[in-house]
Amino acid sequence: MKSAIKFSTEVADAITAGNPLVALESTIISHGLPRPSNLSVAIECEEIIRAHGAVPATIALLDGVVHVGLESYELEAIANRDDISKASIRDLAIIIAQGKSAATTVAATAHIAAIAGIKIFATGGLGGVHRGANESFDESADLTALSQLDMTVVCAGVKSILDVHATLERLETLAIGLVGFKTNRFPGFYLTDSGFDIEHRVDSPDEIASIIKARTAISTQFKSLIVANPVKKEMAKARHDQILAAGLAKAAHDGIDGKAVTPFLLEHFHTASHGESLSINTEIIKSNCALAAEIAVALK
Ligand code: PSU
Ligand code: MN
Repeated sequence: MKSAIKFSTEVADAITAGNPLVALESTIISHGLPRPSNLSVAIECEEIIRAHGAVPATIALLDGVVHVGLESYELEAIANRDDISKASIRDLAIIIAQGKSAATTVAATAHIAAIAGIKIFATGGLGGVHRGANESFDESADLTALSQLDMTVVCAGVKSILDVHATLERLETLAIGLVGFKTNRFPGFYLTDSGFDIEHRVDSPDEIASIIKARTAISTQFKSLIVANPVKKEMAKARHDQILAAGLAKAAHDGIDGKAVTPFLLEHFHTASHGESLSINTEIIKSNCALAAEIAVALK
């Protein structure tokens, strides 16, 4: 078998030098955003992280090899190739052994980032408990993965397509830390406020770095920390709720389930909102990349 992990030159150099790194997932590129903006957003995200003094490590599987950090032609492959599946942790070994290619979800990315020693991760919105999960049992592996990894994840809350209240309860049960960045309200992805409180508020990257250090001191670092960073310019709530209701009905009618649900609903939002959700999603990711880089630098 080929060596399982390949580091990009930039990431390998940063690890050797002890420079701050930020992990990025690839499912958002291949399954979360439409072409061609998926590639430009991915490139922009990496640039934002560099501009804030850290090194981006986008994670994906290409032809049976786990990549931590992608060269530009590899990023292009993830954005444009048609044979890129969506891999969670359980899929990794299978895809490696079969020599296939896949984008990694939050769960799979965090798992690989932790192996590579990367402690900070930026994404859009986390996966969580789906609506109707009491019947479908559809809960993202993002939650269980984060309950077992030393990772700080910067996100705009969980995706608003989910059952947010149930997800918050699961985060508590799984002992996953949660702080609001400059807010006491849990963000709702496309919305700045999901309607639920966050107990703990932080106002600076330094404060978050202190929390990360304290986690190690008290041995709670293997239950990840979520930094919830609300989007600045949200979608009108009535419009959001209307598009979501139509999307959920369409998903049920079309028999969409399992790992196809999230990409289906995100795509529905992008089409039904005529691109508004796409531009909000892009802003979310960019802002999370900037904050994640600031935290990585503060931690150094
Ligand atoms: N956040 C986004 N867009 C996405 C995702 C997150 O803004 O596409 C992806 C992440 O990879 C996350 C996945 O892990 O959706 C969750 O999928 P599921 O609900 O099937 O676990
Ligand atoms: Mn699921």
